[in-house]
Amino acid sequence: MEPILDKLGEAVEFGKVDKNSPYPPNMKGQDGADELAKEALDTGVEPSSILTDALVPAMDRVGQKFSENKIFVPQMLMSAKAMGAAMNHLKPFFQSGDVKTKGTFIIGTVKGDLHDIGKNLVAMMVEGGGWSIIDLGVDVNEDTFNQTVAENPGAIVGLSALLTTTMANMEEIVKKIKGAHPDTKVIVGGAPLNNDFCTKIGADFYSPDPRGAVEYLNTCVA
Ligand code: B1M
Repeated sequence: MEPILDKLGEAVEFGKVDKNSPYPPNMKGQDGADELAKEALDTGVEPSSILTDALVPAMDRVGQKFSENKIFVPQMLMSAKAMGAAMNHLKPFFQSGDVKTKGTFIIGTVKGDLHDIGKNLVAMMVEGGGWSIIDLGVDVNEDTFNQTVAENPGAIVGLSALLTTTMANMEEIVKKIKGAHPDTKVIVGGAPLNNDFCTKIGADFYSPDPRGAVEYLNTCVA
């Protein structure tokens, strides 16, 4: 792997946002995720490689350490911030898709859940795949999803959840949408989900990653 990707992964893992950031103290004065992501792109590393070889594994290490009580929420937040700084540089590459005419994709992280990095990635890649995006943000309830579907007939909905507690809220949201708009397709995703859960709550498709969501959406317009 490119050495720059190792350094970038470390910056995200330890929450070093940019060079001026005083956190973490032992990395003071060093380049952060902001500078390193830009440098990686400038030296020709593929955006997809930056994402899959550096950023996502770094967040996995963060999750692992959190599970083992080696770090706590503030450190996890700094890592999320560093990941966000790197993603800002990748965004234009993931969004430079075809002309946006395939339809509208409404996406949000479900109520009770504040995790938005995966949801943002899905939104970026779907937008890059030629869809208009309505991003409802995080902690979105069934009424907001339902109202947005009513305002955008024919739109497809994407629900994201990262917590085992909040994935349970998806069922209520799917029921509300399908009750009022039975033809609306709903895609679900997020680390704790699987196909069985998708079927159980009456959603149309489960995707473990953004690519699967894009591929499914393309079958809806084929
Ligand atoms: Co939280 N957190 N967190 N957290 N956090 C997890 C999810 C956790 C697994 C960590 C752990 O214990 N190992 C754990 C959940 C345990 C569980 O429920 N089983 C956890 C916990 C417990 C919590 C809190 C409860 C901690 C606390 O307060 N005690 C709290 C909950 C707050 C809340 O939401 N109400 C909390 C808070 C936070 C922060 C705010 C500090 C921060 C989020 C910041 C932010 O998002 N802006 C945070 C972070 C960063 C994480 C970890 C470390 C990283 C998540 C992430 O961004 N991953 C995470 C551990 C982990 O995942 N390894 C963890 C990278 C991202 C690219 O992946 O989001 O999975 P992911 O998205 C993927 C796929 O899932 C998929 O595509 C994406 C790209 O491949 N995907 C979709 C996602 N949505 C999709 C939708 C689709 C299709 C695919 O279609 C619609």
